[in-house]
Formats: sequence, structure tokens, C-alpha cells
Amino acid sequence: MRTKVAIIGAGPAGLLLGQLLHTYGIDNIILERQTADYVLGRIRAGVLEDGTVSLLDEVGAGERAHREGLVHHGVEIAFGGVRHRIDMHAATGRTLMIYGQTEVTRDLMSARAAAGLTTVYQAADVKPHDFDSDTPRVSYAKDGITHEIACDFIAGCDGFHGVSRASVPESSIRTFERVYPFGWLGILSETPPVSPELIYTNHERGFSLCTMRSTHRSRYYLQCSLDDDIGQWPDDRFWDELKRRLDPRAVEHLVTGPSIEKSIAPLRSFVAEPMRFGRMFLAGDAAHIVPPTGAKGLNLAASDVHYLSQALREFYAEKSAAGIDAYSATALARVWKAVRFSWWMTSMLHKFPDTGEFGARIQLAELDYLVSSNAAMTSLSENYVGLPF
Ligand code: RFL
Ligand code: PHB
Repeated sequence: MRTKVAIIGAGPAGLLLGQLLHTYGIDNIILERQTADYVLGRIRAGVLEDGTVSLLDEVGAGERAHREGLVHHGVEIAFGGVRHRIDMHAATGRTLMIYGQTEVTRDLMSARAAAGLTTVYQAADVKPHDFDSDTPRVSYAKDGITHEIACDFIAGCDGFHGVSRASVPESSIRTFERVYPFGWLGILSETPPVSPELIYTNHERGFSLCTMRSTHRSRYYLQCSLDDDIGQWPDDRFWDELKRRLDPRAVEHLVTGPSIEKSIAPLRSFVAEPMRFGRMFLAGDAAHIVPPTGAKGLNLAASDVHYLSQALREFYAEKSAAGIDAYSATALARVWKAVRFSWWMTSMLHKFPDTGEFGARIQLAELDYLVSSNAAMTSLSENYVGLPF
């Protein structure tokens, strides 16, 4: 088999890259370790920047997002039992869209199927080879038979635990990491959201977030211990703890119900540099991880593949390597700003076991400053709606 770009991973990064390349007439094959249903079963991101929505539009996969997605103009930050609204639209002229990662993935999978592009699901033992030469290859096994794809380029879109980054010799890569001493326990429930906009709460018992997937489906998160497991969190305990962390008006409006999904995610900041190794590129979570507090992970995957698809378009259409040579530096400049923003939001909103009362007072001072300064609210808004790309 031969293709121009072999893409490893059918998450949002790989699927969106595949469609962008297809739009530019660049053929590609995706190799995915899991089944399509497994990929769709992962409940993750919920907030799309308008730049991400524009990319979905560009590949003809944005129609349902515009129909079913919820447009948000602001966000609420609560501390000391009081909620404060930040009007991001007033600050930036831009909005955000609530539309789940599952739905984004489903729409991209449908677009890919409609375009007749090849995706190999349940591809085992995927390995990139010879990406330091002009003739890279990717091998994989399917139903016990080994196959090989010859290609011009490899795109490693295989997430944090993927094989692409792991295939790079240690001496060629530098990594930067912060692991946070807590996790997020999330539940999804078929209940109306407690409030029309997201509520991020700093509380002495720990952070909480009220978010949603639609007008009848809610998503709630609680900061939890890394030692916690799902079994310790029956629904009643979750709702009780959430109520303890919310402001009184939110408690009054909270509608509880059985959870339809429950999971714990650890929080981490991670960046690998560079994002290009000869003819292999990394994009999305394969290259970087942010804690979910800034809602940036999926949106960064989208901006990475935007830069990468433009670079590859230039390579094929204009016979210029300038774009691929600049890819890593261009993508990383935006990545680090989102890493900084996500770290800042995480630092300001969570209870840190090791910073004591001093740390807690500093957080409250920062939050108080944030909601009383137009400059500070504008800065948060600019980052939250997404820096330009
Ligand atoms: P993914 O989604 O992990 O997809 C990678 C794909 O590669 C496959 N794969 C392999 N395939 C072949 N061979 C191998 N050896 C392979 N190894 C792995 C995997 O099966 C998978 O299908 O990475 P991608 O595409 O880069 O997308 C990144 C996003 O998924 C991620 O950044 C976001 O979900 C992060 N995130 C959020 N991002 C936002 O922008 N807004 C949010 O509101 C938001 N909330 C969140 C989040 C992530 C969370 N968790 C659980 C980590 C909330 C949570 C709780
Ligand atoms: C979500 O809707 O799952 C979500 C929203 C905002 C975040 C993280 C997750 O910061």
C-alpha cells in the first residue's frame, strides 16, 4: 500500500487532519488501534473555540455543530460562595461552542466515510519506520497479518500514550512536564444543566466545574484525590459533594439524576519538543497535554493540524518545504501559550495540598483581582476563546 500521508490515530487530531488533507487533494490513510465505537465512547472535551468550529466548517463537517451546539458568550467563576460572570463576548467579540468531542469525532468519521477515505480500525502493533529518510513507512498488523504502508510523511496523532513519540530516539526529543497532585472525577447525567453557562468554582473542599453537553445533558467535575477510585463514588456521594462546593443559588437549581458515565482523569501539563522529526510530525495530545481546566486540549489538536495541513499543502502545491520546516516552531508557540493558560487556571482554581493557608489566600486575592479588573477579565477571555491561528 502507498499513500502520501500515513496518519496514526483516529482521534480528533487524526480525523481532522485527514479531512483537511483530503480537501487539499492529498491522499491519506488512518491507522487506529481501537474500534470506532471505542473511540466514540470516550467522553472528553466539551468546549470548542470558534477557530475549531471554522475548521470543521472548512471540511464540511460543521453543519450539525451549528444546529445542535450551544453558543456561549460568557463563563462564571465562583469563590467565597459568590458567582461572578465574565462576559467574554463583550471582551473579545467572540463566542465559544458547547459541542462534545464525541459528536465532533462522529461528524468527522461520517465525513471521512462519505469521502471514501481509508481508515484501518483495530490496527495492531503500528510502527513508524525510516522517518529520518525520504522513504518513511508504517507497519501494522490486522487480523494477524502484517501490512506496510509506504508514504511521503507520517503524522503521529496517536495521543499521549501513542507509539509515534515513543519511536523517537531519546537524544532527539526534550520533554517538559508537571504532574498535579489531584485528578478530576467527572459524571455525565441526563439532567438539565444547573445554569446556562459554565461555572468554575474555587472551594476550600476542592475545585468543581458545572458544564454540559446540551440543554438536557449535564457534565459535572469534582477535584478528587489521585488515590480515589470510581467505586468509592456512588452517585449520591458525588451529588452531595458537588452541593457542598457550589454557591447557594446553584445548589437550589441543581437537578440530580443517575449518572450515565463516570470517570477519573489525572491532571498533567506536558510538552515534547520539537514536533517534527524528519518526515514524521506530532500533533495533538501526542505532542502535548494540558490539564482540562482551560478547555484547550482538543482546540490545540485542531490548531496543530491546521498548521500541519497548510504546511503539507504548500509542500505539494507549491513545492515548498518552508511550511514543514516552520511547523514545529509555529505550533509550539501557540501550544506554550495554552499550556501557560491551562496551568494558570489550574493553579488559581484548585486546592493544592502543599501550599497551605498562604496559597489559598493568594488564590482568593488573584480571583478577587480577576473579577474586579477589566484588563484581567479581558486577558482571561482572550485566552479562553482561543488565541488566533
Ligand atoms: P486522542 O483523542 O487521544 O486520540 C488519539 C488516538 O490515537 C489512538 N492510538 C493509536 N492508534 C494506533 N496505534 C497506536 N499505537 C495508538 N495509540 C493510540 C487512540 O486510540 C486514539 O483514538 O488525541 P487527539 O486526537 O490528539 O485529541 C486530543 C483530545 O482528545 C484531548 O486533548 C481532549 O480530550 C482534552 N480535553 C479537553 N479539550 C478541550 O479542548 N476542551 C475540553 O473541554 C476538554 N475537556 C479533555 C477534557 C480531556 C479530558 N480527559 C479525560 C483527558 C476533559 C477531560 C476529562
Ligand atoms: C467539559 O464540558 O467537559 C469541559 C468544559 C470545560 C473544561 C473542561 C471540560 O474546562
